[in-house]
Amino acid sequence: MTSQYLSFPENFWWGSAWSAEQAEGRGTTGKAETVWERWYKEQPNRFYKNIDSSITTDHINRYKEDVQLMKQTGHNSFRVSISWSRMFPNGGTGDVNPEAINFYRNLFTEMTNNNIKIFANLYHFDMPADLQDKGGWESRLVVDAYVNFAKTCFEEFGDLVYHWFTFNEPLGPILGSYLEDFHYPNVIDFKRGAQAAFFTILAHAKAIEVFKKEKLTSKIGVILNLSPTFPRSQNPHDIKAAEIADLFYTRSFLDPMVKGTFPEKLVSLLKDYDQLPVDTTEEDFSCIQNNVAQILGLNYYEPRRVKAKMHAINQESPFLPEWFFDYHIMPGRKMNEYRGWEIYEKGIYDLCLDIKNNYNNIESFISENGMGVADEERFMDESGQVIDTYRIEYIKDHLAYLWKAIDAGCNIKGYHLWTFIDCWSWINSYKNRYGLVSLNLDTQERTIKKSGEFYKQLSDDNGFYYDTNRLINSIENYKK
Ligand code: BGP
Repeated sequence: MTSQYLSFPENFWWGSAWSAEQAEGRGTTGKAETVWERWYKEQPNRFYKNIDSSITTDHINRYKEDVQLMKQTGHNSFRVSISWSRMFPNGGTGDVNPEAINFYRNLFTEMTNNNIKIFANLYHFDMPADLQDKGGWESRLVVDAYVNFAKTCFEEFGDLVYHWFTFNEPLGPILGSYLEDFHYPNVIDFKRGAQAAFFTILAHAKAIEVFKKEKLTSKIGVILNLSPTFPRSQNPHDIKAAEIADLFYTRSFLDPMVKGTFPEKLVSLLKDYDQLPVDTTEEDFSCIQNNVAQILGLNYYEPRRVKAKMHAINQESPFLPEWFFDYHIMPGRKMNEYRGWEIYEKGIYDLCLDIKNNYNNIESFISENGMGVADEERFMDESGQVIDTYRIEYIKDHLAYLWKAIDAGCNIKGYHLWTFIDCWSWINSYKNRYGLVSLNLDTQERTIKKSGEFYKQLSDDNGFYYDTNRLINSIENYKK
């Protein structure tokens, strides 16, 4: 065994992330209905084992105990999202909710007292249902309501929050709501999705514009789900297919939110197919240009593998990115079968290099990375602890490549795992567990997993011993 000690930069952010809808539970503070609650009412069958988001991890009632668990699992930082529906219980607008302010101030104070930096995200898929009825992200009204919500949060919590984020994975709701049928309101219409994407980008810029006026010492940025795109082969048709997929899924949000510009090739392709958003103004573009992210969170789970299209398109089918490529299932790939995602550790390195080389090496961190596993009770020892060595290996293997990226000059400030305590996974509800801490759904009892103990040690030591033979491309063979 060739062992090497991988040490991380001083003050590296070790922590994890989750979101309001997935962890808080409804509680008693008052909260507007979210699109998730609405959808569940209409189609409970779309949720694994018919479990909704009313209780989830019940963090709202157990936050004090949870902050202690953060400490015990080595967190020096943690990302939450602030629920728009809780802050504005009258459908996302109107009067702000003093009980919501109380809850978040109490939580943030508890975290601060325990030396845990607060990363606060403003939107994690949880649109108030009333605002969805008004058009959701397709509506300028909703953009204004979001900016009002953001401003309120800056003013109420600005003294406690370390870094702000306008959105988590803004591409997710566009894919889910307009292209792939996994978010409410389950529309299939690319052009409407493009409008919603444009207004999401505008909302990000407007929130940053307001943030700058608040003169806070924190930074504001965005969290994007990014997968490096790999063509099946060097065949020019495969390369072209990969380039187009990359425009749709990677550059679409990364360019406007970080650089303030839209990728020309994507704009011209959408123009050719009459799929550009219709409601855009010069003022919008200049706002987007002038208000870009100051820090970037990278959610990395899997690579994107693409090949040239095999078959002609049915012109009577709705326009979709898949008109231009097919997905490639790489023979020999390593899989997380529970989630159906490929595990490719080197992708984290490729992603960081892309940000270094093409996005001015903006200050970044890994904001999500993790492994969802079903039926983890199988791995419990007699004391009830989940012995999740697979998760420890997953973390180490990704961190080895992250270490290499930092060594290559990438401006990476931290690593946040998905997730802290097992939480509710949207339509998958509690099927796959991601946490450093397990959750008993019947009793709400929390138990630190083996990975939670490992994570504490990792954070205390700010590094770990790594068997460099573990990876096919051993990190030592990796040229800067
Ligand atoms: C990310 C989301 C998270 C989380 C995670 C795991 O895309 O930001 O909210 O859910 O993926 O995915 P899932 O819960 O679907 O298994």
